[in-house]
This record gives sequence, C-alpha cells and structure tokens, in this order.
Amino acid sequence: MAKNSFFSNVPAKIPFDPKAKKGALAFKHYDENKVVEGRSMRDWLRFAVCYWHTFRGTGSDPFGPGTMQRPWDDGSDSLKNALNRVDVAFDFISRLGAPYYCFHDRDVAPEGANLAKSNKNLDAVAAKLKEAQAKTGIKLLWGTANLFSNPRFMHGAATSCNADVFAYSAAQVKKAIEVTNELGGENYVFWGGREGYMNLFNTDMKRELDHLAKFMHMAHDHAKKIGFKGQFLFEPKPKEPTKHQYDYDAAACLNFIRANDLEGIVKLNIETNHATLAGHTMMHELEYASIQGALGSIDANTGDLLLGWDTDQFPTDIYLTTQCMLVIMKQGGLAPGGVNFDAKVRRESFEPLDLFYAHVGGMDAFARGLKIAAAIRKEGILSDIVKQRYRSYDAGIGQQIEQGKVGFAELEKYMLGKGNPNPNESGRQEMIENIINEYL
Ligand code: XLS
Ligand code: NI
Ligand code: NI
Repeated sequence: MAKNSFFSNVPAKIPFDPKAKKGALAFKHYDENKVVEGRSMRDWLRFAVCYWHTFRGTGSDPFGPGTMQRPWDDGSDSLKNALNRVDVAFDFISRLGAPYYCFHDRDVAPEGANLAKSNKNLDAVAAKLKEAQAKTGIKLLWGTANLFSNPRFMHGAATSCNADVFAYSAAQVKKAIEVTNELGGENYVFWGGREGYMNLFNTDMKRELDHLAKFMHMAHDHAKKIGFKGQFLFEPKPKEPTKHQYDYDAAACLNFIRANDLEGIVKLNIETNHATLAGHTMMHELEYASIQGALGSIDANTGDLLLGWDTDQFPTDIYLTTQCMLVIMKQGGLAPGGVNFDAKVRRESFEPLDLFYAHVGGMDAFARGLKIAAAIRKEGILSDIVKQRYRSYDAGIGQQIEQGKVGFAELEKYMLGKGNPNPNESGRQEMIENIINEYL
C-alpha cells in the first residue's frame, strides 16, 4: 500500500509526539497505549473513520458544487472507482492509526440498475473490504444502509406511504446487515434518514410509526437468523432532511423502543450536532441515554453556533469532549460502540492533507477530554459534590421516600410535625464551573 500511496507526504503512522512543533501532523495527547483508569486510550475511545464524509464527501453545498481534490477518485460511480477507493481509505486509516471505520452500503459500492445489481456491487466491494481489514487489522465499528439519497425514498423508507418502498428498504437492510455481519461489524446503525414528515395534513403518523416498529422487529428477526451478534443502534436526530424526524432525540427514541418491545434490542448512537439541533447539549443526551442503559455509541462532531443545520464539523472543543468523557467513563466505556467521526472537512479545506489534520485534531481533543475527565474523577470532587447535594435522601425521610415506605399521608404528617423544610443550600454552580476550568 505504501508504495503508490497518495499520502506519501504523511508519516506511515502519525506519531504520538507531544514535543512536535505546533501544527505538526502528530498526536500531542492521543497515545494509544497509554493506560487511563486501567484501560488503554485506544480501548476507551475506539475511534472510527466514517466512509461517507471522508471518502465520499465532495464539499458541495446548496450554493455550489464540490471543491475537494481527491486525486485517486475519477469522480465516476463505477465499481472500479469504488474498489480503488478501498485501498486509499485503508491507507488513510492505517496512517491515522484509528482502529475502526463505518460505512453506508451506498458509500462503499455504487447503486446498480436494480436491487440484484446493487447487491452484486456491494458483494464485490465487501470482498475487498474484508481483505483490506485482514491486511491492516482495521475493523468495522458499524455498517448501515443509505435509505435516503435515492429518490425512491422521498416519502421515507420504513415509514413511506408506498408499501413497495417499505419492501425495498427491508431487502436493502437485510443485505446491509448481512454484509456488516460478514465483515465482523460490531454494531449496526439505523439513522432514519427520511423517517419523519414534512406535513401532518397528508401523514398518517400512527400507521407510519407502526410500520417503523414492524420494520425493526423484522430486522431483529433476521439478525438473529443469520447469527449477527452486533448491537443495533438508533441515531436520534430532530430534523433535516424532514422537518420532523420521528427519532427526534434520545427521549423520543427510548419511548419508541419501550412502546414497541424493542428494549434490550436497540440502544442509541448519539451525535453531537443532532443533540444541539434538538435543543439539548451533547452531555444531556449522553446522560439521558446512559442512565437508562441505552448509550451505545457516539457520532463525534460539532455544529456551529451561528448556523442552524447539521454542519458536521470535527470536534475540537475540549470542554465538549471532557463532558462526553465524563459520561462515557461513568458508564464504564462504550464498547461494543465507539467514537465515530461523523464529521467533514470544510469546503475550503480541499486538500487530502486536511483530512489528516481534521482527524488528528478530533482524536487529540477526545484524548484530552479523556485525560481531563480521568483527573476530575480521580480527585472525586464532582462526584462528592453531587453525593453531598442529595444526602437528605441517604437517611431519614428521604430514605423512606426512595424506599417507597411513605405516601402522601405519611409525608403530610411528617411535615405538619416539622412545620417547615430544612433550609436549602447553594448549588454552587459558579464554583463548580471554576473547578472544572482548573482541570482544563
Ligand atoms: C446524518 C447522520 C448520518 C448517520 C448515518 O445526519 O448523522 O450520517 O450517522 O446514516
Ligand atoms: Ni451520524
Ligand atoms: Ni448527522
């Protein structure tokens, strides 16, 4: 691979070198073998490169065409081009030193004239992906199906009003799960690309949601049948492309999961930019999913404060990555999930080299978040503050409330006897924020 590499200006493996000069292609914080809280950074973070943005992104936006220079890509949707791209992708991921990658079926292989031809293309590329995985040791974090680009999905896939589109989607997902299984994928993601609506006047919401639930049970049945051991994941997103996506946020997904007997079958893949589009922080979405045992994996990126859409920028904010790692470490990690960079370089960063800078920056930002979170956890100041704050529930009436030993009548009696509650104490928000800053 190294011989005819398009990345010969980049080291064969980006080094961990905290002393490298500013802006050098080196990790200053991600030291894959460094052990933090008993686990290597590699195993805590389980980084994945995403195929769609990194190897298929053109840099186009609604106002203009692509800008990216990708000298290995002939711009066609031919099988030959797709096969070539596999070599480049694995060369890139090897140099970066990320252990995983993720893809949609249609990112890796061109769509054919009909389903059978599309499946054939996918098989051809999957065979090459399998070889490349074996050669490099790079593994598949998750696979998924693109059920949103082709015009047939204009009304949705599993929630389309057209039953044939439901059937097509089922067949496509069946194949995508099989390919993911064949490649040893550790998870399978469902992002409901157009599972939502543009207008409620023409939408039978109940029927669409029922269809979606049926679809998920069929997917689960098939996964069982073929022995796929990977974790199923929903990826919440509130809007875009539809004005209202059914998988709005972690809460909406969990409600759907519970209402349709999918508990224990589907967990969540939480994406930063989707969380903020839903009016939440990433930390909120992670915490909400995690406390219910449903935090499976993350799509690491970030939005832009001033732009109201899914800009999918690389995460560089260590305050954000610290917040992520605090939640992730609290639940003991993400495995079999990981940290997938569902992120794209800006339209103006059109050289291949920019792909390296972007990923190195994202990986270092997360490694830093990991170190900072570990330092916070080690001193235990935060957890002590929280424990202390709720101590009125550790004994006495609070304990009786938590243990279900009292009802309204007992609580009335308690309070009539006491007259007034114990005085409140300060939440000390500003002091706590100052403490966090001391670790940054
Ligand atoms: C789009 C989603 C998508 C999923 C995979 O906004 O983030 O990229 O991660 O289908
Ligand atoms: Ni995503
Ligand atoms: Ni997204």
